[in-house]
Amino acid sequence: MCALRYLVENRDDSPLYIFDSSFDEDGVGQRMLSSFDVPFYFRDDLFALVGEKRRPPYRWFLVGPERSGSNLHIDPLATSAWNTLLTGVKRWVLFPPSAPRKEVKGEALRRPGEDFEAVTYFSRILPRIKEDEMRKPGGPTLGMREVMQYPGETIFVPGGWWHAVLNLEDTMAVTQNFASRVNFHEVWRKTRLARKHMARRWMQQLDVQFPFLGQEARAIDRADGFEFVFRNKKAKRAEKAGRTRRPDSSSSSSSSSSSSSSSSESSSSSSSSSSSESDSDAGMAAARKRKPLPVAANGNGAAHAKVPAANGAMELGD
Ligand SMILES: O=C(O)CCC(=O)C(=O)O
Ligand SMILES: [Fe+2]
Repeated sequence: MCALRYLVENRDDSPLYIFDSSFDEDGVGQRMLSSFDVPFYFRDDLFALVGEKRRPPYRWFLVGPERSGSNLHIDPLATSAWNTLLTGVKRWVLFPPSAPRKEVKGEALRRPGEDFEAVTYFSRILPRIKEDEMRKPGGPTLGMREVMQYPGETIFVPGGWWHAVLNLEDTMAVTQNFASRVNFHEVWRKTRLARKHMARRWMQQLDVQFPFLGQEARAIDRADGFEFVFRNKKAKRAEKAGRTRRPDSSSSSSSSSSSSSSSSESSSSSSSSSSSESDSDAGMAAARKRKPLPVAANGNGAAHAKVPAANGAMELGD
């Protein structure tokens, strides 16, 4: 496997990190899959209801050379995750959902020329965040958790939590994201916006298999004043044309300068306060949707299959 050769032979400052979501597609992957069970606590998997083809990518085999890592992010669609380390050592930092984005990203603490690699976050930014925490008059406020993970250990990342990882040695790990009865509310709110068609199908399946969850989804929608709006292609085109035209423009130029945020999924109305995805969340979600894997890139994330671009707000939609 060339990924493993790269793991051993590379000398890069910030090595490629491989997130393989299609590892189950060949015989070796199938054997790997059958060699482990999903840990007992994480067996709820409500996205399974929409079927293997429709659901977003959800499990990865990770090959992380020493010094590679995952930048600080929140996992997509408010899903939770488990991550089991097979070999090597991983250093984690986590912050609860209440921690302000700017502070945990250390935006004000970056110095000119500093890159957005995970290794830079851990070696330069994080120590400054800690110093700031220690200087706060009432004590630390960010709720930071630091964890070292060793082979055989599984870490649970609750939905909505910020987390970053640095591989201190060459590592191999398996990770899986999931929606459960516990995180259902938040996952539903994200999914109905970001994956509208999938959400509708999901609700249909919930109604059959977990009717109380189907009803809960409707109750959440009612409380938020949310309604699904599905437009046909013609209506979408008309809407897009309307949006591109300048309000006072009498010239009927048809060349669209841009309709920056038009997404085939963006037509829902909602008053939900939790409806907007953070950049990183959206970035991760979109990145994870991308097929096929394995894809690898360095930690600044531009082409990384699972790590968000530094500020990468990316469009979602199914
Ligand atoms: O690099 C890691 O092990 C963490 C991966 C991660 O956070 C993710 O897959 O969302
Ligand atoms: Fe993650």
